Amino acid sequence: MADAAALSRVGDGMAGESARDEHADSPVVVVANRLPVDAVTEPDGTVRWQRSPGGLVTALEPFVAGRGGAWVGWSGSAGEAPEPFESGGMSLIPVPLSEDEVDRYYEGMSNASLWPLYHDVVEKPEYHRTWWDTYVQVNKRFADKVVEVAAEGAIVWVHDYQLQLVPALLRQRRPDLTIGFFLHIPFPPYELFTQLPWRSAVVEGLLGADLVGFQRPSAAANFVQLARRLHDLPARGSTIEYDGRTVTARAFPISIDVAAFDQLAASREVVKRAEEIRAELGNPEKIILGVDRLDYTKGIAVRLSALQELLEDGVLSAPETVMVQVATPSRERVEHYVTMRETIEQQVGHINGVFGTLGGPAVHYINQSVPREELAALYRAADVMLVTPYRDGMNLVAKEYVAARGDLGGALVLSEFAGAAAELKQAFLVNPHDIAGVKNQLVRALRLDPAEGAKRMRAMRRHLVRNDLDHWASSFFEALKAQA
Ligand code: ADQ
Repeated sequence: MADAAALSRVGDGMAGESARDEHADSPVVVVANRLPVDAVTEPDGTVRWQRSPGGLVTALEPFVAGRGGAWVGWSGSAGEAPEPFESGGMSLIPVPLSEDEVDRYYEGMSNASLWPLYHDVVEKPEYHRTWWDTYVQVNKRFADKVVEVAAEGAIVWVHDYQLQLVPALLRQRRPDLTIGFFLHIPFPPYELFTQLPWRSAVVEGLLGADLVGFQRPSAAANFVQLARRLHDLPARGSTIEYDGRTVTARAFPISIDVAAFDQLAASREVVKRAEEIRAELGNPEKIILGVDRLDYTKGIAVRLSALQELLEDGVLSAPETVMVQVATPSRERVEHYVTMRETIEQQVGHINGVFGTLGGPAVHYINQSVPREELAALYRAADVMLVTPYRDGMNLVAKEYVAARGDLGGALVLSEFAGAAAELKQAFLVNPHDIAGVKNQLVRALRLDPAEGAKRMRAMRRHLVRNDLDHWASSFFEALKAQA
């Protein structure tokens, strides 16, 4: 989504020392791996910043913008960092990463060690000391920037698995700060987490925060247990006593901007586009949809296998039933992602080879990111949404689908291992490791009686309206302020 309102030019901010002075008194600082903007190169070669799509910036902006708040993060390209600049009412403070650091801190330690470890070791994590050393070095650099910009007694909110050492690094140098941390992905149980050669350093890193937030209560409980068993710390319920302070670990399930998505999906353009999509697909009786970042945790192969078997069994037939799988390219330089993409593309090729017709594939595979309006139209057109991760912190696609179905149509098939399953209880829940179960639930969802479907959808929508993105951000900020 190109948000013209939030554009800013490189170098719009002040340079050098004056910029530091300008930003040295931010009362609220958000710290995340990425800044909430992407660099766009114009035909004339100039670079401008465009606000990134995605909910995090929308959720946090009201708490950061307009009060001298700052966002510390990487710009997304290796090399020198631009000078700090203003965008969307916030001071954006870029942190530089070299090519080597991107390889080791981001693609290595974050995405080839921590990501698979925290997702139940779905793929085998690799552990390399050089990756870890760079992770420490980069975490220190992020902390240095916060130390520079945070006002006395500021509130700092650190995000996600790339920056788990930042809370302790900040605490050492700035005990005046109130520090929150939120983990967007799952947090594994003791038995898995303790594989990590640097487990103690990571737990100590997180214990630097006053409040550590997770998607699920079970993740918070895993963390409390680790602090108790690994560090022998006194812990009760959701609190841990550490270094003369009380650290709270609690669940804050993330959500989406439900009203905005609902409105977008109900707009005349999107409803019309949904009809066009149906027609472009040959007006099938049923459309099954998958939308994911192309990631091995998302269980894309599982749903293709379920579809393939149902076609082989003769329970479903193409082109009466078609599947659309939209998979955004992701982390394309990490080895597991390259092999997974090949497997999925072979699977799609096989299904279409056997069950497709000329000009009528059984699976429409789109390996691209699609605009938000198109996504909303796809949700609106889909009879069944298949969300089958092996493990997922939350899964916002499931929530977007429900928010898009103001017409109360459609059905959601959802993995029990997605955080969203704890909230969207009226979905057709599946264990993605049990292919027979996935097939059964998919068929039930496809044959769902519309009145029963509407009842389920209404209940899920009611939950989401009360638990939207603003609710998530404000509950975290309130809980954090209460620790100050
Ligand atoms: P992700 O793993 O990226 O996020 P998810 O929560 O599903 O997963 O969010 C993906 C977002 O990307 C959604 O908003 C979706 O609409 C969008 N998207 C996916 N495919 C797309 C496509 N082809 N085109 C356009 N947009 C697409 C991590 C965790 C999750 C957690 C979130 C937020 O892994 O568990 O829910 O952070 O905390």
